[in-house]
Amino acid sequence: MDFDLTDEQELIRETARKFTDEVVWERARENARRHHFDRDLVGLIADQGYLGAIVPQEYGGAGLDYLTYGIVVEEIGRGDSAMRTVISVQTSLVCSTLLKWGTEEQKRHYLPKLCTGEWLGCFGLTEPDTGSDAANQRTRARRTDDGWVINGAKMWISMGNHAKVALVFAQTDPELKHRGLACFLVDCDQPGFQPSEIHGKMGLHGSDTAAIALDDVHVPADAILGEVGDGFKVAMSALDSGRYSVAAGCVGICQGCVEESVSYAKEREQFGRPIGAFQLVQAMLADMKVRADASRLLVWRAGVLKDQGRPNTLETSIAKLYATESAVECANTAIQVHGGAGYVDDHPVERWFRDVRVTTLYEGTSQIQKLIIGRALTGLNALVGDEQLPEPVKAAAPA
Ligand code: COS
Repeated sequence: MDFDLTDEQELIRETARKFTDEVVWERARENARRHHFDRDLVGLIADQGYLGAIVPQEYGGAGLDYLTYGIVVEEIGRGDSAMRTVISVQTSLVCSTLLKWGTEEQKRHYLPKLCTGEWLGCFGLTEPDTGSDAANQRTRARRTDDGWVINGAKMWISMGNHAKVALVFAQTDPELKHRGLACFLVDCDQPGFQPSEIHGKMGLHGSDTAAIALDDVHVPADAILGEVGDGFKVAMSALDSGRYSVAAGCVGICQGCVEESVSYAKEREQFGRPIGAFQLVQAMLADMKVRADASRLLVWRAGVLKDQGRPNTLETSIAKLYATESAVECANTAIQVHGGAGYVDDHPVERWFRDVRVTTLYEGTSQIQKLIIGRALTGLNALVGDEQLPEPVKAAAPA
């Protein structure tokens, strides 16, 4: 086991850190204040190669491995969760899914434009009545002579108002349950695709979030990722990558909380000494540091497994669960260290506190991650109906 990064990884980290500090950081607060989705900043991020970080160079990407991608996402996540969300959606949910499930033609058509940021993509899985129970899609796809027609609705879709292409999950045959789902590549520039902005979010004010009505949306016959019936697997494999990037972004929040709190605790004086000299403040700093380091190591483990092509759903869920919950804790603790100063947006801790809250909800709640981990530990599925439980478990269940 070697915890040292290579020289190249160190250089990529330094570059991402500098870019975050000099470009992302100063715009993040203003964008949050104005509730502005900063398309220019997305362009600058694309110019850095971060939108297609894990896409091979032959398709216009940066060709990074997952571990290095995680390092970049950590740095951007420290600067701005709204822009980190753009990277997560574009790179992990859309590009990685195209890479894994797309035909050669689909890859060549979409990936170069997604990597440059010319096109944005969005991921249409969640619906008004379908969140954790992702297999239970109400959106319907009906076959026509020349393709498909989709009707339904999607909810909480990041970049839905700006996307050119949407991965839309829809049911083709309800009797087949999750094996009837398909993932369609939908052109957003058509009248039936109707996104609207969701207002009133607690955080991520610099991020675009849409509700999307799908009203007789047309899709050509060949605009499917994988086969009809593969949709659920496509979604789950996308989330293996998406959850990794959310976790990596949360490592950045934990790290930012440590750095800002240490710096503030050394400057701020009370009772005639820096507050960092008090044991109770040091305890808070130590708690944040442990969470930042442990989260990072869990993310790196998941990244290494991905790079080795080994199964990693469990390890990704562990990293997502721990890093997101830790980032919520760290943001809360960092405000405690800052006192009243942390309650206004002069310091980034205020924004981190609001922005981080969604990370234990989206791309699988903490409860879903625990169920995935619990199932791996026991071999028992806590999500299925009683009739599908094995006999001994049924017998042991209370009447
Ligand atoms: N990659 C590829 N395929 C996968 C997979 C993965 N990571 N995980 C599961 N699958 C496949 C299984 O192999 C199985 O295939 P078969 O149909 O051939 O048997 C199929 O998908 C069903 O798997 P499983 O039985 O695990 O499905 P469940 O209904 O038990 O899954 C959970 C339940 C909770 C894991 C799933 O619904 C889930 O992750 N929900 C949360 C959704 C979510 O995160 N939403 C937020 C979106 S914000 S973008």
